[in-house]
Order: sequence, then C-alpha cells, then structure tokens
Amino acid sequence: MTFNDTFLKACLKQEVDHTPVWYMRQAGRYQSEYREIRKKYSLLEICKIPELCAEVTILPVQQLGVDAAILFSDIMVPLGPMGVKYDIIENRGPVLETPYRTAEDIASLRALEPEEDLPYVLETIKILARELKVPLIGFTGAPFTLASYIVEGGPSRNYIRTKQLMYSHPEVWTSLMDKLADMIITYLRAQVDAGAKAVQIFDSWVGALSAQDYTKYVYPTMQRIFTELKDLPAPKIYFGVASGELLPLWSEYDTEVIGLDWRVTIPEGRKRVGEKFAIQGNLDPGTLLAPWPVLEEKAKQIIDQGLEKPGFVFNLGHGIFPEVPGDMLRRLTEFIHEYSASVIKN
Ligand code: 1CP
Repeated sequence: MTFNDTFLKACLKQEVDHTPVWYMRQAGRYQSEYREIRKKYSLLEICKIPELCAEVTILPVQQLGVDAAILFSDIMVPLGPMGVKYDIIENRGPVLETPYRTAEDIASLRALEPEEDLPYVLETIKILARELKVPLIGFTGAPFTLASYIVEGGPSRNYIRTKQLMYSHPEVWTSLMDKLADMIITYLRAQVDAGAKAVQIFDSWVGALSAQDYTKYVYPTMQRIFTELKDLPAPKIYFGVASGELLPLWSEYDTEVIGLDWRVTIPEGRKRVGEKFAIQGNLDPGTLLAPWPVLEEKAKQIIDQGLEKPGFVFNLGHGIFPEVPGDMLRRLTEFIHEYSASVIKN
C-alpha cells in the first residue's frame, strides 16, 4: 500500500480525489479493544510504553479507514516535566495535586526539554512514522486551555479562577502564557522532528472568553506561537470549541488550517476567518447517535459546503463520545470517501 497523503494535500489546499477524514478522540472508550487495554494500563501508562501507545494510535486507522492518525497522548503530558503534579481521573479528566495561582507557583514551572523529558513520546512517534500509511498528527494544548487546567486544578465550567488571575494579575498571567508558549513551540518542533506530519493545537476551552478578552489576554501569545512556527515543515491546525465569535481574530495567524465546531457552518466560518485557510470540521458528535439517514444527510451537507472551496478536512466538531457504535463511524467514513469522490469527479 502506498502512503495516503490526501489529508496533507487538503491542509495545503491542494487538489484531492476525495475528502480526507479523521475524528477527534478516534482512539478511546467507544472501542472495545481500547477498553480492554485500559483494564490493564492507565492512560498515562499507555503513553509511556511506545509499542503499546503506537498500537492504540494505529487501531482506529485500521478499524475505520481514516486518512490520518493522531498521536495517542493527552494535552497534560508535557506539563508533568514542567513540574505539574496531576492525574487523569476516570470520567472526569485531568486533576492537579495543587492548582497554580500565585506568581511563585507560576515561577516554579520549568522549561520543557522534549528529548530528555519525554523520550517515550518521541519514540512512539518514530515507530508510527515507520509503520503508518497515513500522516501522523502530533498535538499540544493551547496556552489558554492548558492554563485553565493549571489554574483551576481540574476541569471547569466557568473558569472563574483562570479569569480571576487574568484580570487581577495580568503580569503573572502573561508569564504563564509565555512559559506555555515556549513549551508548545519546543514540543511541536520535537514532534515534527520525530516524524509527525501535521500538528493540531487544541484550544478547546478558549470559547469561554469574549473577543475583547481574547484579544488582550490570548492573542499576543498565539500570534507569537504561529510566527515562531512559521518554518515548521508540517501544516498546523488551530481548533477551539464554541469559538465562533473569535474567528475574525484568527484571520492573520500564520497557520494553515482552522478547526470549526458545529455551532458555525462551514461557509460562515470561512467568511469569518477569511479565505486563506483550509477548514476542518464540523459534524456535531451528537449526531453519531442519530439514525443513519439523519447522520448521512448532515454529513452530506458538510461535504457539499466543505467542497465549495479548496482545502477541506472532514472531522467532528469535538471528540467522539464513548457511547458511539464503532460501526457507525466505519459506515460514515466510507460514505465520506465515496460521496466526496463522486462530487469531486463531477
Ligand atoms: O482514560 C480514558 O480513556 C479517559 C478519556 C481520555 C482519552 C482517551 C482522556 C482524559 N484523554 C484521552 C486521550 C486524548 N486527549 C487524546 C487522544 C488522541 C485521540 O483523539 O484519539 C487527545 C487528542 C487528547 C487531548 C485533550 N485532553 C484535550 C483536547 C481535545 C478535546 O477533547 O478538547 C483536552 C481538553 C484534554 C483534557 C482531558 N483529558 C481527558 C479528559 C476526559 C479531558 C477533558 C476534561 C474536561 O472536560 O475538562
């Protein structure tokens, strides 16, 4: 089998013969094989065993026939070596031993050295680069989203401690954002050096901010990240949930792909962010539990809209839920490939 680079072509707005697709959380609890592995190993243990981690990453590619793999890891992984003590709690998410809220707390965070600190991640990527017939997507959390876990101490609904720090001690906030940006730049470079062919920056919770606050407290950091990664030989995807109101602010970023959730349609997303970018998205993961004709209709609409302009990658607007039947995802993937190929041909 030859290497399938359709996903990379779509990221670069080049011509493709079908719409490439991958799914956020394509490795996870909806798979019985994953649940079996998780009986023996914790999520963080899987990340530290390169052969096992590579196997978990490859499994959805084999099962679903998707056009890209995403490294199995978590956005918290690079924070451990920086000094953050955390665990990933079942049905909850990352939880810190103690949250970081003061200038001293933030000052204690040290710089990440990927080769020394995360050799197992880079080894996993090297295995995957050898074995995969589709591109591997590396990833990181974005500064705001990572900061939300560090400051809140765990998953949050309203991000009040994060906002409190941001508004009350802007210089401490800036130092936290700077340290996270340094980590992100170093970590993404190391992932690409090891063999990742694209990278996604997950700003999952940044939609909690108004456009005005994003501009003041997040934009300069994101701008620096994209500027410093300008020469990265891999397309970059920037993704946020419920961030429709922020899209116009992203139009100047030096990135290739913008990820949309389902709250904004693809044509509207393109209008807000500008024509420069490829678009990734944006099926509501909730529709994966709908009867097939409903799901098919929604997927068709997204493909039709996506193909109106060059540069489209099919994805969900956020991660797969554990309740989703794997068969549904297999059928959806096949449908996306076949239907998009027929639209492109005509
Ligand atoms: O033990 C488990 O199986 C729990 C579920 C789980 C999984 C499968 C967690 C806990 N993390 C992961 C792996 C993971 N995390 C991947 C794997 C690759 C794939 O997509 O197949 C990725 C990309 C992440 C990234 C991640 N972790 C994000 C960004 C993406 C997103 O979903 O928005 C975030 C916000 C996290 C934090 C996190 N880790 C786990 C959970 C349940 C959460 C969210 C908690 C919250 O609501 O705040």
